[in-house]
Amino acid sequence: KKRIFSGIQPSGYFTLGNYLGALKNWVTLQNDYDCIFCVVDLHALTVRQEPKHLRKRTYDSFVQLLACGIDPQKALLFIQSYVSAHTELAWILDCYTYMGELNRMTQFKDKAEKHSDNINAGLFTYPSLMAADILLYQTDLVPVGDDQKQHIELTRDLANRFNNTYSPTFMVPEGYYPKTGARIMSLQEPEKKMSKSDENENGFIMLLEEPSMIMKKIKRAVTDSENEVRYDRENKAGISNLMEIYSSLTEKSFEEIENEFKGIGYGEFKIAVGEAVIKELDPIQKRFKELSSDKAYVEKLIQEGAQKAEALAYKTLRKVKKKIGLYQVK
Ligand code: AQP
Repeated sequence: KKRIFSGIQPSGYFTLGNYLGALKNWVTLQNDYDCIFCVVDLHALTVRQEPKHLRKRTYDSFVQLLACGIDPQKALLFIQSYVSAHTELAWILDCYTYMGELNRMTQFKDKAEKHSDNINAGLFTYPSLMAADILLYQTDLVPVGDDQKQHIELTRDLANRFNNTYSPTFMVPEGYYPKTGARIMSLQEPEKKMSKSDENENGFIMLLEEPSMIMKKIKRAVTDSENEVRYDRENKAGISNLMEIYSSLTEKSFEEIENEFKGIGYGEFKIAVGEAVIKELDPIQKRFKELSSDKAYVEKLIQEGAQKAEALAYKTLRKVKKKIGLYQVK
């Protein structure tokens, strides 16, 4: 079985975008691949976090992944900061990463613009921590959105650089961009992607959101002055985004959706989208409620996941340390 690694930040509550673009696929992938999924809390530190919020969101993120259907019997699920090999390898990789390479990263430029009051070194070296996450587990495939392509390329370059300088040590991973992985946009600014840390809460829908609120947000979603449900990303970004959501949930094609709502206005279409979202999230919300109150069970899973991940990660890290000349007592 090929190995898959993917992570998600506890930088907010998971959105419908995270779900349709990543988590829903993860649940399917765990049946066919050797999957490792990680709550990347260290990555979240690149943006200032309120400690008590980060603590709660990390726990809730772990539980949300379980509630979405990640099964610890099938996939390895853990929290990044429990395995210190990640930061150790990240430092080592930093010493093999050129400033020029990091300077080219568009995510850094975007985030630096957005958080201009806190352009910290972690934000800059984020890609080498991500490379460490992936390379520690001898990963074959990394399912991510298009926005992560550059980071995957850098990870591959670092793996090749290291392997060529010393000897084969890291599996050189490939990005895995599932065809079905939708890119969901903000409900308020449909030219921007839906983000869990958006300051405009009407822009995103959280997996744990109240059904009445979900409906309200979808009804408020920005559309256009026509009244025709038609897919046109350029001129009808809002409606196209709602169609994308509806299509991902119902597996109907855009053409089928256009026919279904021919001659029917946006109002009814929005209600149908809202109902589809509520229906999909209902079982997830129920499982979340059940699981999150069973703290002993969840914490046991957190610890077991960390132990399993640690064993794998240290195997790679030990090899790396030896090859680069860090002294190790036999
Ligand atoms: N809008 C989206 N549509 C489809 N997929 C998305 N992903 C994120 N937003 C969308 C996918 O979710 C996974 C986890 O993302 P992340 O936690 O690493 O951070 P992100 O991509 O930066 O997601 P957010 O929600 O926008 O977080 P913040 O606000 O903290 O920056 C990834 O696989 C991503 O592709």
